[in-house]
Formats: sequence, structure tokens, C-alpha cells
Amino acid sequence: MTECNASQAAGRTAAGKTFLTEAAAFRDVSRGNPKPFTLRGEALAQARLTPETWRLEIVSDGSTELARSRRLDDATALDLPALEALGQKHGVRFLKAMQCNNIDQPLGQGLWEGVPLREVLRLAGKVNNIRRVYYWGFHNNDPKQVFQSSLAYNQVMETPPWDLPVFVAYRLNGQPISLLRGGPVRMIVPWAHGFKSIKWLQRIVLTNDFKANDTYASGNNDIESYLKTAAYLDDGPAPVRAGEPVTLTGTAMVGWSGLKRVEYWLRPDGGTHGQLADDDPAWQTARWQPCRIEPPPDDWGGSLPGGVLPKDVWGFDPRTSKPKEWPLRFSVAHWSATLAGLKAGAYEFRARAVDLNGFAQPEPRPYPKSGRNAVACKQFVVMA
Ligand SMILES: Nc1nc2c(c(=O)[nH]1)N[C@H]1C(S)=C(S)[C@@H](COP(=O)(O)O)O[C@H]1N2
Ligand SMILES: [Mo]
Repeated sequence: MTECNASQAAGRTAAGKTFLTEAAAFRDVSRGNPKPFTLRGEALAQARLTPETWRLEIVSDGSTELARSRRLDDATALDLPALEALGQKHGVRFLKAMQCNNIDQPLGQGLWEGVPLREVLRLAGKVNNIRRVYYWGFHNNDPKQVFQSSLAYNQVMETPPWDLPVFVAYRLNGQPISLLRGGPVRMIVPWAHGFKSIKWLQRIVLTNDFKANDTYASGNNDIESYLKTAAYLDDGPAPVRAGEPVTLTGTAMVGWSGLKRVEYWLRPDGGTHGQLADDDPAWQTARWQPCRIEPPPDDWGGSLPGGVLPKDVWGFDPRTSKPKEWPLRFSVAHWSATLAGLKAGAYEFRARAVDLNGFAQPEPRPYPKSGRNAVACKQFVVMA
């Protein structure tokens, strides 16, 4: 994850990192050949991926009854001004990290702006006999290249008031969503791994089918997995000499179960290249020590990219402009651990997240295809 430059940064951590990632600096996970974001000129307009040509269809697959489908062929499909008009009324701004369930690093974190999907679906009128919502984006008109996802109807329509709903998003970090990041319009599913957040969104199909149709099911992934809480390690540390303090840093994804703390375990290098079997007795006697979690940046008292005021961001207290809880769920927490007075030698450093239930990573879901969260290890040497 590369970071914003100073002018676009909204706050920095002690390690000099920013809380928001520039749109172009997200790690990209996109299928397709050519990838939709490489299209230019007429091809881009043909693909309906410009702000003027973009349309969203909302249709039934025949198994549901839909009062007012929104279609391309009769010019009732939703356009960008209509979506933005809906945003004037129902728009929400929120911070969220993108996290692939197969990559052990957040891909980037943004300030997203969009309309709850339930408000968009209301434009299609009354629907009957519905169980699931299927959706996908542009895929070069080649059925084999479709990248699709789905949600249960109830997950779309109803969220606890303290939680973020599913969004049809059209702004990132105060600007229109770039083509590279899935614009003009992309789905964002706050609690899910990245594969539910379909880029270049163009079609929503309401179905009575109870089965998920997610492309990611083919990779043996748990396609209903909620974002896992997990700590990940940054590069480093820089070489140090005995007695000098050494600081290790990293990120933690704050998943469905929240984040209570990040903790580390330091031990002499075991000579196994940082590998430690799950049943190794050393885990039982490990001494885990707390890491420091970076507090929210002070300059959120000012403004976020695009002049967005913190008080207008979901999860922030309108009176104080500060986050109501910290770290925010579905966002990245930055952590550090400073080790003082180390003797010369080789070390193994591990970090793990503990969620609000008290489960230490990789529990309660050690199965990696449900979201990668193995306890990361870093080896380093302290010189004499
Ligand atoms: N249309 C489309 N949307 C997609 C994908 C894709 O290949 N095509 N990849 C998904 C996956 S697996 C992830 S992890 C995220 C990555 O989002 P990013 O590229 O903005 O970081 O996009 C998701 N949305
Ligand atoms: Mo992914």
C-alpha cells in the first residue's frame, strides 16, 4: 500500500504513513483482458464507462416480480445524474479499507461516498418473490470474463443502525471514482472482502434463486465470509546495533468482530526461517506484549480530501468531529512496537490481532480461504 502525498493526506501516523490511500496507489485486483481501465476513447464510451455513458440496469431474471425494471433497451436505466440526485438525499460518506481475502495486506483505504443500495433498488418499485441480488460490472462482452457477486436480499435492505449498509459508490477521497478504481460507479460491501465490491458496476439482477453466483466461489473461497480482524507486518526494521531501540510497525484490518488490541511476541530466531508449526509447543508459552495503536489523526479537526468535514463522515461524532469508536470497524489500524535494549543476535517477531470477543488471530476462523489471517513473522538481526 503506497501512501498519499502530503497535500492529499488526511493525517499521518507516527511511522509517517497516511490514513488514506491515493486512488492510484491501491493495490489493484482486477480480472479481464483487456482490463476495463485500459480502454480509451470510443471503446470506453461503448463500454459505457464514462460519466456520460454510464447506466445501471435493475432487472428481474424472470423468477421475481419487479414493478418498474430499469433497462437499457427502453432507456429507463439509471444514469449518473439520477444516482447523484439520490445521493443528495441519502448519500453517506465513510472510511473503509479494501481487503482481498487472499492477500495478507490491506489494498488501500479510502473515503468513499455513495448511496445505500436499498435506496437504489427502491427506484425499481415493488418486488415480490425475491431471495438474492446478483450484480456485475463491465466485462468486455465476453461471458467468460464476467466477475460477479451476490448478496441475500435481507443483507441489502436491512442493517443495524450502528452499521454501514451496502453502497453504490461514486466518489473516492473527495473525487469521482477513477476508472482504475472501478468508476464511474462501484459497489462497496463494507463488511465483506474485496470480491463483493464489484468495480465498473452496470447490472443488478433480482432473483428468487437462493444460491450465490459469486465468481470467487470458483477459487474455493468462502463467499459469505465477513472481513477478518488481522494484523499485518510492514517492511523493516532498519538495521540496528545492540542496545539501540528498534521499532516495528504494521497495519491491522479491523474486521466484523472489531479490534481490541494488537500484540507481539519476540523470541530468538529458532533457525526455521520463521516457520513455526501450528502444534509447536512454543505457542503455549509465548509471551505476548501489547503494541501501540495509533490514535486518530489530530487534523481530522480540519478537513478530509474534497473539503469533506469529519463531522459528515459516518462513525464520527457531529459535535466533536472525532470518531465515536477507535479504531473504526472495516478500516485499517496502524500499530507499532518499540523494543529497547536488545542484545546482539537474530530474532523472530510475530504480531497478532485480538478481536473484541477476545479471539486471538488466527482464531476464530483459521481457515485461510475464509480470509487470510495467518500470524505473520518477521526475522531481524541486531548487530554487536
Ligand atoms: N469488475 C470487477 N470487480 C472487482 C474485481 C474484478 O476483477 N472485476 N476484483 C475484486 C477483488 S477480488 C478485489 S480484492 C477488489 C480489489 O479492489 P481494488 O482493485 O480497488 O483494490 O475488487 C473486486 N472487484
Ligand atoms: Mo480479491
